[in-house]
Amino acid sequence: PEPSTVLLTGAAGRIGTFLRERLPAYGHRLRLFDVRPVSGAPEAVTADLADEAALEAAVRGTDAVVHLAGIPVEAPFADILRVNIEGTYRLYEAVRRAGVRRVVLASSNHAVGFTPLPAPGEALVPVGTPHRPDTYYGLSKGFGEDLASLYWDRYGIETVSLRIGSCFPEPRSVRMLSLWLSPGDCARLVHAALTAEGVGHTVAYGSSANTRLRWDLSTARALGYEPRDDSEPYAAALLAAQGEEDPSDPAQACLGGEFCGDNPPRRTN
Ligand code: 15L
Repeated sequence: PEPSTVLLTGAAGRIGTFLRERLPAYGHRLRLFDVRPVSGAPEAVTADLADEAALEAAVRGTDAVVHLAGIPVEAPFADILRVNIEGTYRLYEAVRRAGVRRVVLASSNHAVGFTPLPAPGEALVPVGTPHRPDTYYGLSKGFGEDLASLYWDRYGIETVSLRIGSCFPEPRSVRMLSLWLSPGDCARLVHAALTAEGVGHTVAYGSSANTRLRWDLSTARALGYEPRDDSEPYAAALLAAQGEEDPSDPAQACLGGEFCGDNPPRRTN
């Protein structure tokens, strides 16, 4: 197939960097967008999501957008509103005006963060579970999913909303043993979300094929995603260092982990 041109917003960030390094091998031609400069890219735009003219120029001529840009942790509501909520709205407006057909949206486990973890043997958390945001950040991710739903029903713009777990080179905590998305599986998942047919608006969980999975990966697999990684080789060392999760602590008993506690991870800059 023809290589597709994909705009990657948030390209300088953690996941943006994983994807910048990996998506070209799948035949996608990348155009990068970030508020921070990204070096070494053939096409890179340094601009804020509030800059409508820059967004419009960046989406023009692309086949799809992978939208990662935004504040990735908790922040004051005014900041979440401006960057994550209004920024995602502006992105969709630019997509609509340019006639781009598909968006892959970085949603998060934190859109459903207050969902209690199923006990071993209980049913996995389904994608149809109600939004239970654990922070203003998680609320903005639920908003993004609803915006995607609106733009599909009203304008026919397709979106795959990926509720990403914990995307790091290695899992860093016992909680991440269930949520870990390896960088390689992240690229496989985003490639599947870019190329699956007839997605309409699809919500999928994004993690590797972890032995300790707490959520249902079948929607992601139905897109053609075949995860190759499993966090289990990291389990013994993490459990020895941190112990089992304590179900009496809300910050350990729900999907969102520490985001459900009194001090959710916050932006430091
Ligand atoms: C997220 O949505 C955050 O962006 C990321 O920094 C991690 O904390 C991740 O969730 C997680 O839940 O581990």
